[in-house]
Amino acid sequence: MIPTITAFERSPDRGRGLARDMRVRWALEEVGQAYDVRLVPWPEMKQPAHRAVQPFGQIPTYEEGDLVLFESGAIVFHVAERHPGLLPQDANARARAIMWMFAALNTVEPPIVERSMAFLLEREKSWYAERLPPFKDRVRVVLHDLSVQLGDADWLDGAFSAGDLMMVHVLRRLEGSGMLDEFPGVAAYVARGEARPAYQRAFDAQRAVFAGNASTG
Ligand SMILES: N[C@@H](CCC(=O)N[C@@H](CS)C(=O)NCC(=O)O)C(=O)O
Repeated sequence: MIPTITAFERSPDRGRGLARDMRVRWALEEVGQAYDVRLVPWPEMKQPAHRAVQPFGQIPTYEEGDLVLFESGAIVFHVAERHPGLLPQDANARARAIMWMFAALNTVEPPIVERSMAFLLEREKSWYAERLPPFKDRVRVVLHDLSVQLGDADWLDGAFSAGDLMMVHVLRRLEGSGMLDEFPGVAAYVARGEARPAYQRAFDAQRAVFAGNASTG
């Protein structure tokens, strides 16, 4: 059965692949699972029909027969569980890959989102110049710790996994901020993720939506 995911009809990132449907697309591309996309217009996001699949009125969602999921982490985990390729066979390595998914979402994403929200919502305010440095410092702490974890390795724990997929996508929100450049090992890690053919296919597919030439289900 071909699953259907939801994505913004008009993404505010203008096709830069920062919206969270990108993680789901990337996971599906990594495992070779075809998918359909239902584009959600902004006025419909908070309407009852969409809230019936996503109680918070957000994207992405995932529908596959009777199964309806929201939360990008839960969706990527589901895809990784159902198909080989994103989680190791060895039970302990598998548990650690899942741990890295949680680390991406619970430890690394919050300070990155806080910084970008401050930029988006407060950059015109008089207090912005004072507010920004502590946000950036909190991001630097996680980038430093990640760079130590990575050392000279290509991926966080052995082979590429759903943990790396989630972490790379979370880190991508820093592109253009200059902060990744302060941690060359982390910047190279993100670039390795983006160089994967599955990532490229996912990126092109979401960009086609913005360019207006996507094929959707
Ligand atoms: N924790 C959720 C966050 C979902 C989320 O924030 N989605 C954004 C797009 S990336 C959205 O729909 N924003 C519109 C809104 O919140 O109104 C997930 O990972 O799926």
